[in-house]
Amino acid sequence: MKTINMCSAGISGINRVHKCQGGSCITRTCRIDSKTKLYEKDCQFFPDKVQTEKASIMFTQSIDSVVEFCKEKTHNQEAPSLQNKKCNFRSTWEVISSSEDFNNTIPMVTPPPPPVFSLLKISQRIVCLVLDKSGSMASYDRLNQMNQAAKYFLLQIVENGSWVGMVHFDSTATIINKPIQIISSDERNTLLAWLPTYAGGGTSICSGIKSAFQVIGELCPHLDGSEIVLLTDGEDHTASSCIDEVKQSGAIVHFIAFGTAAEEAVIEMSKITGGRHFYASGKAQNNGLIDAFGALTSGNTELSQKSLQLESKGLTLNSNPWMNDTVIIDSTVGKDTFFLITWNSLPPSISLWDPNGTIMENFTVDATSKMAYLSIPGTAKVGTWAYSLQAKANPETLTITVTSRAANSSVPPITLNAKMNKDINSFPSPMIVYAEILQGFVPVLGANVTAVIESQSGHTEVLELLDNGAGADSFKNDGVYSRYFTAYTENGSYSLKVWAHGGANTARLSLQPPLNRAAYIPGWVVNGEIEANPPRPEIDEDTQTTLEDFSRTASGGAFVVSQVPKYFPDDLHPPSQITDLDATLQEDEIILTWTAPGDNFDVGKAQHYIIKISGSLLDLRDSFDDALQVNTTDLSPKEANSKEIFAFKPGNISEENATHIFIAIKSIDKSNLTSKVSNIAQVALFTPQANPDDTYPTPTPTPTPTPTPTTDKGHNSGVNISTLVLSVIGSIVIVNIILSTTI
Ligand SMILES: [Ca+2]
Ligand SMILES: [Ca+2]
Repeated sequence: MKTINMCSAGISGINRVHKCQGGSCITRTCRIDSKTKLYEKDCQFFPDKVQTEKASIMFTQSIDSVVEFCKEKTHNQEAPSLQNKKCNFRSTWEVISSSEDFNNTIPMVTPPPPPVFSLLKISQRIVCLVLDKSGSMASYDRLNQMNQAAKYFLLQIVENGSWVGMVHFDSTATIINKPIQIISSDERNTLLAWLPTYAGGGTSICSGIKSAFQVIGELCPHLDGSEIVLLTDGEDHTASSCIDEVKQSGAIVHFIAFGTAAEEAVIEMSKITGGRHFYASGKAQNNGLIDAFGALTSGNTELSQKSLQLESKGLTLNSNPWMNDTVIIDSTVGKDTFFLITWNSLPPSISLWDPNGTIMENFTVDATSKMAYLSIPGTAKVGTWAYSLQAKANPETLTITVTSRAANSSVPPITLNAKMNKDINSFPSPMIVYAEILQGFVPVLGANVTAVIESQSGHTEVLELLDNGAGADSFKNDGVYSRYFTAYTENGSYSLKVWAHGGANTARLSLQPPLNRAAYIPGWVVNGEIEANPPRPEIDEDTQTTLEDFSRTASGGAFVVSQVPKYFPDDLHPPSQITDLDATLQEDEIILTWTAPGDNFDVGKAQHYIIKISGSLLDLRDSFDDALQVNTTDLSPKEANSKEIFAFKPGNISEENATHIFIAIKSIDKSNLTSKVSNIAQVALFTPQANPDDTYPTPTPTPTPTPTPTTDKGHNSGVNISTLVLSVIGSIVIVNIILSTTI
């Protein structure tokens, strides 16, 4: 008998259906589903309490003899486990021993030192703005854009109770104010008046940072956990001179690079201190600087206190002066709702209506900084808010930004977070965009998520992010939406921004705390008898609540790309690996389904597929090209992320005396670039054989099951070796056992 759900396969035990109701329990052997030829759903595996198998602690830590990882020899490659799916059928030990971390670590020769614990507690937020007012900030409206964004931060983003100080710098630094604590709008307005009004001089980043240390130090001698928000548009090759000081200070440096090449030393500072790094191209319609400041919420405050961005967009208007649209305020937000409008030339006319059609008056207009803003008192009405902006200059650039906070501290708001998989990348290696939408800790599913990646010169690339478990997306329906990015156009900084909209198809799981995902063992076999454990609590994974409409935007920070040549071939990227190949049996045909990859990973369209079958999983994995090819003449790939379906007859494979058939796909693009081999769908040949663990007994009560072997009807009806039982590596199966004559 072969058990295919475990690692190692050497763990012994029996398969039984064990059910209890009203104090009495029934144990019977498992029936085989006549359709799927697999054991019925309620069939469970009861391991022997006493056994000698040593692997694997990743599968059953609770068996006393199990003390080892599965190794190449003990690993069960046929188990339909996540381990096999994600790790290319390799054992845990193979994965660990080939990892960079493992190989770069020198084994300890002495016992490890005793652990050291540091007790930390959250203190009040202390932020020092370090703002560049060097000569270059005078051009391209940069000083004004910086002030607009800094005002947005001071008015709306930084949380009540925070301490805020300010330093300006050019070739030297000036301490503008020591930290003041924000209690009300009075302190916020005081801070607005301290923003720089002129620009001139050179750029000395370290002077700015050292002055910030001094400012923060006056309030609190230990800088640990305090934050520096450094904005500069300049290169300063002396910036590396204070890296060590920054590293030892304990302060967190957030770096906003504005308009030009980001200084590498400062990127390094943000990285080593755990700060964030943003890049804003200076194209006002992309709203990059406002998004960067908007993302600088406290890392320690309660979620209900955090400012959440609902909308952020801009337009350059030429012949048509109107910018009209709507913003959705969902019921999880609404407190402290803030509308911000900016312009480039002349104040536009601004109209804003709440969901009842009531017009909102009293925007505060700051003509100097070319911005107008309105805070909605109390909790903003849930629903669709409409706005209409009319430019009074031609051309004109208008932007609108809407933020809000949780409506109710006991209902977690919907949040959006975005990031790239790396901060620094070399051409042409692909990157992955991730966006996570949660309500509390629960994933939000079915949202429309769009990423915009802007290069240093302002070129934008738009990608729809998907939560479909294909291409770049590791898991379907986990609230993480992903996509590959390969469309590099130049060297330098790129910025990521993501929009998410929830509509009719959006859902989330129950807001209950996450369920315990520890492995459940239904019971043990002791002296041939089953000793059952208490039943597993009911898990209803499918409970989903339909969500109302919502919208969110978020900055995903900046990343830097190097080695982009001036001229490069049109196509350097193969289709992505298919990871969701699935197979079902209909009559004598195998029906395959999968998600289409694209020309370049999961974008575009592949040219053709190669489907291969083999009686050996490892042959197919390691010698795909030598395996038997399925005729795919009639199969042409669809656009990336479409559902593909393909049926074929396995033909003469059933005569090979194999016990399983394995199926895999490679995708080829227009430039003949080939994907990795897909996940391997598994097709098991089912051989009828009388076996006490496999037949249809009469149910008998516990504790003395006396199975009465009867013969499977299907077995008697002359089913031959070509009867196929399908299962797919990667599906989650509690107990899934296939018989074979050749074990
Ligand atoms: Ca996902
Ligand atoms: Ca390609």
